[in-house]
Amino acid sequence: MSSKSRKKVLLMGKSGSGKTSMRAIIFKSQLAADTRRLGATIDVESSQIKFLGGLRLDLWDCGGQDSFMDSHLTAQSSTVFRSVHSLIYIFDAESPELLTSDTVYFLKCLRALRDQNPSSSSSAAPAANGSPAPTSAPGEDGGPMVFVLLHKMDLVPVDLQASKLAEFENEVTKKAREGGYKGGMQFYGTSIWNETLYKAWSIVISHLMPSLASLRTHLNSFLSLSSASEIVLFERTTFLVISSVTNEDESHDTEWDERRFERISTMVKAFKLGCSKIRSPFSSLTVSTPHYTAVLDALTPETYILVVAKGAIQPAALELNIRLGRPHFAKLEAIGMGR
Ligand SMILES: Nc1nc2c(ncn2[C@@H]2O[C@H](COP(=O)(O)OP(=O)(O)OP(=O)(O)O)[C@@H](O)[C@H]2O)c(=O)[nH]1
Ligand SMILES: [Mg+2]
Repeated sequence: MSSKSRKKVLLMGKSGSGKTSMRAIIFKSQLAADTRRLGATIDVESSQIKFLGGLRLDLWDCGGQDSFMDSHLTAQSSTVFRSVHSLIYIFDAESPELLTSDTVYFLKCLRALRDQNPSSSSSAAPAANGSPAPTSAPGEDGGPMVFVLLHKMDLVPVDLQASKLAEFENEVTKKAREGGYKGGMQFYGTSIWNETLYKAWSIVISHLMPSLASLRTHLNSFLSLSSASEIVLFERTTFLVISSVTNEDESHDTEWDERRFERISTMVKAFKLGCSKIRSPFSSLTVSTPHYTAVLDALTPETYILVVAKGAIQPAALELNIRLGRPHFAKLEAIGMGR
């Protein structure tokens, strides 16, 4: 398998920040409530996840207790940090050491990333005048992408969440720049108790996918051929959103919930779990109202498609379109989603 289709992703952060919980919910379809029973991760737990288009994710869940962190950063540094595609660093939003020792560990990880992947521009020195260097998008410079998740946001009062995230982002970015890290970072607030987890992970996964632009072109053709209002593509096991297209005329419709995709991911995953508990495997879902019709169905061996059309359209018409589109998308998937 080529290194292009195999991507190593590190999941790091201090003990109890919620790394294994995220992994269990997204990749093992566990319920959020069941994560309370998880024990601390010993050393590193790595898992291989097969994604569409032949993409293989090597996910390294690195135990966050101080002794393990110290070992990841010293004796095991080259094993852990070499050839990393993305680092997902989890901070516990309610940790009293958020901007002290938690951030210090994060900065050490950035340094280890730089040392073990010296070709990336993250190795560049800080700006000569001491001011923070400009941010580039993660991975744009060819270096590893860094995603920073301020997690357990459900524990922060709702009216303080946005300001807490903004303040945290400013402070951590400033410290990273002062430490000489020039690569990009993306910050998200997340919680296992709502759809923010799916939002952040969908973005992470879309960065790992080889050619989303080309896939969107195909989805756009499908959208106009089927006269739909919106089409969303989900990865089959995780139900993360891979791509979506919306009819230009309706894309500014303010009635549409901005977080609808992640909400669908969360709901369908819970519904699928419910189905499997009564041994009735989930296959497809149709919602028909006077205002819209929506059909969610398998598209290829590794994806589900959601087609939404305005008005009371016969679901059979949408189902037929999906059936007709299947061979084309199956071919695309076989050759790597239009890479
Ligand atoms: N309130 C809240 N609790 C969470 C959230 N995510 C995880 N937890 C809880 O945090 C606890 C620790 O989670 P883990 O996933 O085991 O933490 P970890 O980062 O893997 O810890 P180590 O393996 O020791 O590095 C569990 O009891 C989870 O239920 C969240 O978004 N909100
Ligand atoms: Mg763990």
